[in-house]
Amino acid sequence: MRCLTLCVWLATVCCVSAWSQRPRNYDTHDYYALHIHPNTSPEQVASHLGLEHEGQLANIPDHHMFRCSKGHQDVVKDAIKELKARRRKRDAGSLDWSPLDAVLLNQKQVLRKRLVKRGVPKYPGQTRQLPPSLSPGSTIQKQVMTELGIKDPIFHEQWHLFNAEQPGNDLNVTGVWLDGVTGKNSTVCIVDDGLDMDSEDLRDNYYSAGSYDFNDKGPAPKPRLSDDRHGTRCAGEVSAVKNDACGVGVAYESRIAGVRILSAPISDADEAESVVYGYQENDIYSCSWGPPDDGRTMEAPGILIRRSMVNAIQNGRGGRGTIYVFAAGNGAPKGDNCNFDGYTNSIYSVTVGAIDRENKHPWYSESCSALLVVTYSSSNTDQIHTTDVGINKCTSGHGGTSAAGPLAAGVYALVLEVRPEATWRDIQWLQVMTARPFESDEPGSEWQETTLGRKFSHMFGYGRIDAYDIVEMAKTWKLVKPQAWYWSPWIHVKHEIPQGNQGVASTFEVTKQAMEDANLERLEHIQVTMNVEHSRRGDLSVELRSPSGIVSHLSVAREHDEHAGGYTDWTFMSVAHWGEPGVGNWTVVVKDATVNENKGSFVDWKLRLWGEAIDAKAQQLLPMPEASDDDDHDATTTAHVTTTDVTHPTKTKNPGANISHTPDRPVNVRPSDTGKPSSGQASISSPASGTTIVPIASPTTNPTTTSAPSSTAAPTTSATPTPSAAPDSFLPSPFPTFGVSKRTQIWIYASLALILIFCCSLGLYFYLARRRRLRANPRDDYEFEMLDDADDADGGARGVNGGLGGKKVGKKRRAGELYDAFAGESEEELFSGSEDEGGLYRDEIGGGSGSRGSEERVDEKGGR
Ligand SMILES: *[C@@H]1O[C@H](CO)[C@@H](O)[C@H](O)[C@H]1NC(C)=O
Ligand SMILES: *[C@@H]1O[C@H](CO)[C@@H](O)[C@H](O)[C@H]1NC(C)=O
Ligand SMILES: *[C@@H]1O[C@H](CO)[C@@H](O)[C@H](O)[C@H]1NC(C)=O
Ligand SMILES: CC(=O)N[C@H]1CO[C@H](CO)[C@@H](O)[C@@H]1O
Repeated sequence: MRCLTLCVWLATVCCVSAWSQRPRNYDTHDYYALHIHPNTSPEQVASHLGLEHEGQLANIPDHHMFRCSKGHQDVVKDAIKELKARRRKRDAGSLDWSPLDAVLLNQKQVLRKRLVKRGVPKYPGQTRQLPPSLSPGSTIQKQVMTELGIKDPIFHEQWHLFNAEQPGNDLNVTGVWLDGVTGKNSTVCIVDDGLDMDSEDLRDNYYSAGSYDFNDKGPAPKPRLSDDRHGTRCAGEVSAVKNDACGVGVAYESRIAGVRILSAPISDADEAESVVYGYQENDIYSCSWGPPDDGRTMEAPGILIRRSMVNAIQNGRGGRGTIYVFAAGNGAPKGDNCNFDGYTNSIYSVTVGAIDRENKHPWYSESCSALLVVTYSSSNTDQIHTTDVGINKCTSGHGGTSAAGPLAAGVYALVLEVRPEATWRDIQWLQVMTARPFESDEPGSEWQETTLGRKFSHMFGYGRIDAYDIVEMAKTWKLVKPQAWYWSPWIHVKHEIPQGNQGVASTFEVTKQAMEDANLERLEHIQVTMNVEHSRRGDLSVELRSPSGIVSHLSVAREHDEHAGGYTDWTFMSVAHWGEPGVGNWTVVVKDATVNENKGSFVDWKLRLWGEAIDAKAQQLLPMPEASDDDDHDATTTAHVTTTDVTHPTKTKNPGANISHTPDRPVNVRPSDTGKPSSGQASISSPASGTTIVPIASPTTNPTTTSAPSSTAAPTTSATPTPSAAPDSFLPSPFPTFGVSKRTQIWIYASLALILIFCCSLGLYFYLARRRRLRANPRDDYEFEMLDDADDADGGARGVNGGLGGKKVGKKRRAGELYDAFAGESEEELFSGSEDEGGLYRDEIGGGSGSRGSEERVDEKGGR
């Protein structure tokens, strides 16, 4: 009997700790992802709410999944609301500690289809046929094939691996293979619409332990829908086996896993698990998808997904950090830019754009300051030839940035074979140091020389990938020290944005001392989080100028972006400042080049510098990201702020030109200024600094800065001694000032806090006493607690509804229901169009004129 109990207990523990413990069924159940204070057990919360604890979420500390039978309401949100209401009314017992106080974040899971594959875009013009490359090109190619024993029938067509027609325009990978490096012991995971593990070209490299189907719930991510071809094609590019089927992958002896998420709507919790599935064995995650590239979407992964990725960066791959590769996006014809996509502009992802076999920019590939590198893909001349779904099927019609990302992933598999201990940041460093710039006369492709002596272009990142160079450099690369960071306070600007030829500039000075205090030696990624109010988001553009004079175009005007809300706590990213020292003045310029009735103002911004630590031993790990950035908006601005207008060009092609050419960079010249960043004062730039500058925005007109910093700080600091578990959960905010002096306010709040603490202690004492009594009883103590709660009308209804469960609710939930008050996060838009976008994609793949021809050729080949 005892043994049986032990077995049951063990089984439960194992069940709970495993991932995707049981397939989730959203038809019959509701799922809640909760972040719980570590001093409270998930079981306590579950029993209080009448939920079933399913297990930890994606291995993120203190994050758990709960479920109950399907119902209409958000039981957690309702319970918290009700508790708050009772506390406001000071109902009997409502000041007792409740397990709900330990709930730091609640997210009821909603199935959504918002991610779009970045497959072959339809070419708007005439396609141009390059001479077919079917004949064994050069004698070198023949030699390589003989030496390596490559007999794959379409290897001649795989110009991205060896380009016989345009020598040099390829990955330069054959030399790596000849050195015996083929991706052995590296694992790439394709997060996509499935992976045909039965394909003869993938079977031998398929890694089933790292694979899962999150759409149809099961261990094998087999493609099931007619358009589930994308993932298999990407997998072939990485890891197609050297045999007599189709071609070979870049890392043809690597392991290849598949995680299927794009074939059906998916919840944030499932997505959070999908991007870390098997993250000790899967080294590299290749993601050729994202929010729609329609030139009007601005969307970032939800907080659970972001936390999951940070967890993988810190703990994945034995602590060296999971490597994420994201396709930049195909939205260039719609004026899209990869800084409007929170996946591609994450510091944790390598963002990969496309070039074609003539080293030209294909019309679809997006530019942005977060773009790290480019590599080969389709254009109007040729596409990518790779494996397709089927036993022995190939395609000659793969493309888009979707096809570029996996090639990069394959190259990193080669790098990891020679340097398995390289961290996620070493991969990015190696890429920055070895990517090859190339000639281009395309507007917008201008190269800037960086302080590292590398060249950066918003269209091509640091250039095209050279597999040989990156593998060679990796062999002797000195690993970087841990990541350190410096975050500025919120810098309040509150200034109207002039239209046309001017912009609002705001400067923040980073001192040498600040860098040293932050243990930050040299820079890697830069982020700017900002708030801009505007009645037409697409009119805005933003640039960032570093102390070294490097310009990042953080944002560009987007013709189709009609959104009336400007930027709300949006974080832009740049890799253009890689290797800079960082000390000095950083200037953000916000512009609205379109003269029309749509206007706005630049509210505030926050600079985040990331890079390499000075002292590795002193460096801490980054805490998990907060659900919302705006928590500390009202924190005292210790920044040194100037608000000036500068001229800027109307042309969007090279928005920085006129500013950079202004001879003495007037925004930085402020002769009479001696203020230190910590002085807490804002100052106005002197008009003497240049004729193009008109100092406006006297900061004293700004309500946030008029009040002396110390007085705004007072209520905030005196408010902090609230109970630690969930500080916002029951105290009404904002705190009234009672129109009395600061000292009196502190006194009042302190007394209130003391009374509160006393009451809480008393409540806790009684609660614990009662629990001790209850614990003596077996199992049904929880039932008792539930009934106890049912005294209150809503609580009772909740309990009953929990029991009614079986009733199926087919309706889709509104996205707004996703986040609760605790999360404080709001969705940009409802993205009701995203499913249509998916449909569009399918049309393109199935019947798009650009790819149809090649699809037919595929079928012929399939017959072989
Ligand atoms: C390609 O790799 C070879 C070594 O195999 C190297 O000598 C060459 O410089 C690399 N680059 C180009 C552009 O061919
Ligand atoms: C392959 O990787 C595993 C774990 O990552 C490691 O223990 C093993 O030594 C590696 N094998 C080779 C041949 O490098
Ligand atoms: C930054 O700008 C301020 C004001 O123009 C100036 O006083 C300061 O010297 C600048 N700092 C650096 C490092 O250039
Ligand atoms: C677009 C724009 O304003 N261009 C100006 C840049 O600066 C040059 C010379 O300073 C002007 O001639 C251009 O008109």
